[in-house]
Amino acid sequence: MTIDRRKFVQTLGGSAALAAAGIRPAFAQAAEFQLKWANNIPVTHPSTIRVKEAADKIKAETKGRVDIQVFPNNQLGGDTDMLSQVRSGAIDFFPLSGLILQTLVPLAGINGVAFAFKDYATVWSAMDGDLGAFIREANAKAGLFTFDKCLDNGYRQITSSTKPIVTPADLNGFKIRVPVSPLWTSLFKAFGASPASINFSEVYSALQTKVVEGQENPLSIIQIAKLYEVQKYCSLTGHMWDGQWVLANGKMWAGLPKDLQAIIAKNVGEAVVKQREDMARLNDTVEADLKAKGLIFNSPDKVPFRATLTKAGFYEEWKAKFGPEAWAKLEQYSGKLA
Ligand code: X2X
Repeated sequence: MTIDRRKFVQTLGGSAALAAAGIRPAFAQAAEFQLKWANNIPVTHPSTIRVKEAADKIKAETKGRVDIQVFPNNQLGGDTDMLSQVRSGAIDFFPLSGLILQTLVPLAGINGVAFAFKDYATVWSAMDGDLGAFIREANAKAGLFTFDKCLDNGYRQITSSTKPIVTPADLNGFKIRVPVSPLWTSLFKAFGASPASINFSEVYSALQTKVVEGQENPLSIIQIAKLYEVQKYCSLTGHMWDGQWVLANGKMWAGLPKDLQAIIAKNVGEAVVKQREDMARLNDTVEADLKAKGLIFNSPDKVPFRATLTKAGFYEEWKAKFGPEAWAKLEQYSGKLA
């Protein structure tokens, strides 16, 4: 098939004439801003449910000018791939763990320093306060806009198909999946484990085929992504809290009219608040549910785990890598770590 150049030019001219006359061809009835939101989390997770609600409200409040399509569950690729896509503009909005974002913005992994936040009150004062603001500024320098409040993922617990993790020695040589992130790898190396960096999109099959023995995630993810089907034990190590920053391509965001930015930011902010409440409710019931599904729980003493990390130089290493200013902001919330 050849393209008739003259006809092509005529068609272009024709649609320009239609537009000038205020007549929109049928295909132009699409929203003025068609945007893509992608995540790594199943459809039934509060993070996906709440963003879908927000997208509907945004469409209504902008009178159809902004249409955000949501692509959950790694439909557009694994996290590493989606991070490249939000940078290039192929994806517009992308919630991502700060620790995975660390591959681009070194500072963004700081909330993953093990045993930093003793409870949720501390998490939210740090992430909604000075520490979070400092991270968002660093993201902006990398060309990513970050919404004020991050989503909750949760305190992470270790699961295994081979044995329960009771003491730090149980992690010696343990083959564990970790997300793609320098801090995560360093943490499990400090425990003497063999961490394998694997995107979440591949985790279920990596556990099922026993490429790795275990993984670590909040109980809500273990439940919603059905990881309990391919794991036997769950050790409540609570070794770190992890959340997802809602990132947007910086150029796309800066190019949106201010009134539309305001409507999107308001609705995303409200969705995050509701998501955090949903997660808190889920946390009340999830352990009992997973027990009923057959997962065997134990609650290890956390003191020796933290002592192992101190001895291995984990805290000193990350204090040097993040630098004194960032570390001081972390310790403002965590208390002295190193
Ligand atoms: O990849 C994971 O383990 C997950 C789902 O918790 C994150 O998004 C970091």
